[in-house]
Amino acid sequence: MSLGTLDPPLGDARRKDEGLADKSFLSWPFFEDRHRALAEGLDAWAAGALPADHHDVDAACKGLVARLGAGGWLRHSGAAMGETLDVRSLCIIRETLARHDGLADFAFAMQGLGMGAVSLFGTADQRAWLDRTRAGTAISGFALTEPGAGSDVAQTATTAVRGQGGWVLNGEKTYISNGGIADVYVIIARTGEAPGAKGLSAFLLPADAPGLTVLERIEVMAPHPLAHLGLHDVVLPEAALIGKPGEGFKIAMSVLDVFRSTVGAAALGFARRALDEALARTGRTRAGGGRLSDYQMVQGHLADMALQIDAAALLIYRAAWAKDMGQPRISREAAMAKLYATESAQKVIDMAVQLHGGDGVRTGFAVERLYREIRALRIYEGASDVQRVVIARSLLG
Ligand code: COS
Repeated sequence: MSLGTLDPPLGDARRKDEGLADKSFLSWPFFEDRHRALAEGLDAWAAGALPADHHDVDAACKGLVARLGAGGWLRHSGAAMGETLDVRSLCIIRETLARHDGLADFAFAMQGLGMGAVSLFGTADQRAWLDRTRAGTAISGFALTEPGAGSDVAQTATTAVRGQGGWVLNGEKTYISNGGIADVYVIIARTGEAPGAKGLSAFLLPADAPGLTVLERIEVMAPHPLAHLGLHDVVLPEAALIGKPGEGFKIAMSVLDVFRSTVGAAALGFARRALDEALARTGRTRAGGGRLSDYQMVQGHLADMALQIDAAALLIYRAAWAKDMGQPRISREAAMAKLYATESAQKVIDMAVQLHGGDGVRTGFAVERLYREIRALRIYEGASDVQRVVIARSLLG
């Protein structure tokens, strides 16, 4: 059986006029009309504005932040004083952007995650940064991970000690998204009120603070701005402290509770795109006198992909809805959403690559890009096994 090659030449099966992506989930009871309007409006915007040119990722990210800000979409990435983050909106935006362009999703997500602690716990003064990140005129990052503290945040070694009228910070942070292009970071450092998790605090750290340097830019398989940062006697004023001393771990976990569901949503967007690509491809590829999609074995794969996508969507929007309804902690729901959505998206995308034959691994094809883009989501913001730990702990009390 010979499987012919296809147009379009770059294998991008997105057909803007046909609107391939399944949007039936928007009628689920988790959503309000404003969510449906948001999804439709952003999808239309993204179809005209994306994908961005990724050749220079720093420039691409800066441009995307500016455009997402000008379009009004970044308003949803943070919460002004008295407002709360709408997690369903965050998830819808990430899912939609990821379906169109992974870097656009990254640019949006980091404005939210970077300033997440300020959205949840910031003072009115600290929220001045939010005005800028939500307008797209400043870029943010979340400096949590360290060379010796990845999954185990309680091992954070970066120190912040009182001195020089405020706090003096020393240490290193690594794998910091937007490192090198951010204007501001939220950083978690050890202030020592107690050992382990109870001795950490959160601070607002402007990128131009003397003593903060980019030690290394890190290149990864799906390029985005990423860096290893060094802090040498960085002095921050008292007003830089977010929440109270010793609350840094809880602040970081609360931020992750919100944003872990949104990582699942990004994975969902990638998976939906992969299914769209696979449907288009198998529906057009001639095979054995018919089409590839005529074969039951291929249909079985397509069915499994759709099933995993719907299951992931249900878990994601359950978690987001629970948070928006006021459930104080959604650790278990968010962990389930992130774990299932990222792991299943990897499988969906892998199958989409398989159904493309040789073109699946060819540079320039959407599924090849998705295959590289999905991998990191099973690691960052809590690797899959960390999510299993969180779920198991909630079961065992
Ligand atoms: N919201 C609020 N408080 C939380 C919380 C949450 N989601 N999760 C934990 N806490 C609280 C706990 O209640 C506990 O306080 P009390 O003793 O007063 O009850 C305290 O924080 C310590 O919690 P725990 O004992 O569970 O801490 P651990 O050090 O054992 O946490 C895990 C372990 C693995 C769950 C945690 O370190 C984690 O999530 N790691 C992954 C980090 C990560 O995602 N890194 C990627 C960064 S990319 S931005």
